[in-house]
Amino acid sequence: MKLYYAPGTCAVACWIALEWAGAEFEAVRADSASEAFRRVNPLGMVPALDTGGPRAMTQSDAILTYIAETHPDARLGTDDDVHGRFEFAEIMAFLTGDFHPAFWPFFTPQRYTTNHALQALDDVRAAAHTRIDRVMQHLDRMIGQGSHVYRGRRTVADAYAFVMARWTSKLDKTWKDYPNVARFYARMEQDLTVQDVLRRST
Ligand SMILES: N[C@@H](CCC(=O)N[C@@H](CS)C(=O)NCC(=O)O)C(=O)O
Repeated sequence: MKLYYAPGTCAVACWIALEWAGAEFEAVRADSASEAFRRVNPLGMVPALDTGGPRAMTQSDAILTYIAETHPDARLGTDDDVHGRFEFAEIMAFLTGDFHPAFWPFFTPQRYTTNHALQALDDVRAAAHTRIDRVMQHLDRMIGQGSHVYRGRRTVADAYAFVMARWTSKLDKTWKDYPNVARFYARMEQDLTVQDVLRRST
């Protein structure tokens, strides 16, 4: 199995999840602009997970859920009751559909305006800050008094939320400014597997 990743991206969450799961895999640094990687994922985005099937798997949410489901002993996925499955799906949908896209205009403002003057790009970034603050506040509420994203225990959603919350380190208002996220983040930083993946995925 091969995980295609780029440093600092959401693909690093899949790397952490694969390590937590005890999976056998090789991490391959992808050049998302290259023709070779376009043959792996025509969208040119990481993560992609090649499990030897006819095509590589894509989409973080789907890959993380796949990792959890194929390694049930690691207990990285949903509880098996209808509300548990709903809550897990709701969290993953929030992370992939609201949290992640809030950062896109910050990282790639040129995709969100036809005016590529520096001021125009700065304006797009400034607008992104409001959306990022909104999703960070929501993540803070979801974590609440605990130290995990889902039902007070470690799941792939922790890896996903952590890797993306790290992106706020580049902003004036960082993860440290959200008390529950800060506690969750500190716990993740103490995780030896997380430390190892962050070191190796640069
Ligand atoms: N919907 C995709 C989005 C993946 C995505 O945005 N990946 C970023 C890194 S976090 C990427 O590869 N960006 C390259 C690009 O946009 O060209 C997913 O959830 O996996």
